[in-house]
Amino acid sequence: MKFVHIAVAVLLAAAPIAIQGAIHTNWVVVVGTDTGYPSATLDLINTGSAALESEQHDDYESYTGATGTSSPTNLNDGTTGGDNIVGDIALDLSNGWTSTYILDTTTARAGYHVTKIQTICGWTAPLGDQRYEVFYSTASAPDSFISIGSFACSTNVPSDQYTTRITITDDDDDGDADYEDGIVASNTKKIRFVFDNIPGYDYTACYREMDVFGDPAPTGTMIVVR
Ligand SMILES: [Ca+2]
Ligand SMILES: [Ca+2]
Ligand SMILES: [Ca+2]
Ligand SMILES: [Ca+2]
Repeated sequence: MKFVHIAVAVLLAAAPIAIQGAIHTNWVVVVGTDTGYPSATLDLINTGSAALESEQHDDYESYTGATGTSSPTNLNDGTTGGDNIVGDIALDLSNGWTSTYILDTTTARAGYHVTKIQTICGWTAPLGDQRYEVFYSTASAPDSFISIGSFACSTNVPSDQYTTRITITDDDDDGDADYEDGIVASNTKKIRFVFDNIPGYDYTACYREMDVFGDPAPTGTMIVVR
């Protein structure tokens, strides 16, 4: 019998450890307007962001009304839009849809640490109530999606116009009651939103912006010793 001994050690040198704790989420609502919260223009997936490589929308069927045609491009154009303007929202009345944002890892080779996601929705009740699931994949496994969680708000606003905003952050579990000091998604290559229809209504909701905040993940030096 022949024994071959090969010692292989892979060292990730001095890369800070990504801290991922419990996901923290909350939602807020403002009544009387369906554009009540501002959208970010400088987040990772915003149109024109250097971090955004491309985007893909699957199973999206647009809706056309008197004030325009809905489009998923409204999700990252940096504006909440105008009250009652169909052309400023993403709305699909046919079984929801999936939007995937692919981040550029040419320079940020280890992907991005996502630290916060905020999503803004607004219309006349009940079409301002959000419901979706978020997934991400990593730079090392770009087609393997991991669920961050399912998120929803149920406002019970009777009839008026209203705007909702869901905020998703991460508590790094250090006990300091700061719920935004962790990492929502580590080493991210793709971020995916799956929008469902809301049970009880033959509608989805009127989404106005999805903002994804974060920074390039530190790149470690890989040393292989034989
Ligand atoms: Ca928008
Ligand atoms: Ca944005
Ligand atoms: Ca659809
Ligand atoms: Ca904390």
